[in-house]
Amino acid sequence: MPSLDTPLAATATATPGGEELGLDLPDFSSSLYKDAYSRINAIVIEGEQEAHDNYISLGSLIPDQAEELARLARMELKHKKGFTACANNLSVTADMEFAKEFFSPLHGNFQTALAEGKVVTCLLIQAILIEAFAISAYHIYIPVADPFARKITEGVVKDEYTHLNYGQEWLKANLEASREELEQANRANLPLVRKMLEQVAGDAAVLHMDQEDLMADFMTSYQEALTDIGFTPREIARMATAALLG
Ligand code: PL3
Ligand code: FE2
Ligand code: FE2
Repeated sequence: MPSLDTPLAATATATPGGEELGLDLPDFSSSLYKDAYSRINAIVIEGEQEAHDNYISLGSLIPDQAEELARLARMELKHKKGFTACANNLSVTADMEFAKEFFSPLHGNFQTALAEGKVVTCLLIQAILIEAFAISAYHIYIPVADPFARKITEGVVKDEYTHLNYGQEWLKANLEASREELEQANRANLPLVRKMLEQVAGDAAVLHMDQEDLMADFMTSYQEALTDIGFTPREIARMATAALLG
């Protein structure tokens, strides 16, 4: 057990090949690990299901893209299946009630925007914020995952870039008409994502995922997306500041 004066990195067991240098793997069969996994895995399963539902809903807002959006939605159901298998493989039961609660503020904002026909807000929430959150979480999880889950997560993360890219391309093509709604939606939803990252930190730490790594990876994907959409560094810094307020 690492103590205060033996930080995790120092307790790492160097393998003959050296691949895991600096990262020690958790005990996947401990009750501590399984308990944290029951919530983290449920968050991922719920997130994949909601992502599916959100892409289907987006198809009703952008009818000429409905087919492409249905294709993205199908990928999300495949992800959900994969992560359900990860829990089964570790004999863990996902705490779905916890996960629904976890997503409810963001879910509520998406539903409100959908009812108002606000396609820009819906795209920012799903295709930028949720996808960047998923990408950062999967990146940080992969090196400390059990071998079965690692393989599945590696496949999933490639798809999530397709989804992030979809949102970027649409918003880039419609930037001038979207700017104001995008900034407003960012101000309302980025603080929710920051809170979600804070809420998973404790359980993520049990999985040997570091909160600062998670946040840094999220901010990287988020800022790259805004750059691609066409915001200047100054505008991006201003938008990122919303994470500190609210
Ligand atoms: C969109 O395609 C998916 C949305 C999922 C949101 C994921 C949130 C991740 C929280 C931390 C998870 C660590 C990974 C563990 C995998 C079992
Ligand atoms: Fe996904
Ligand atoms: Fe996705």
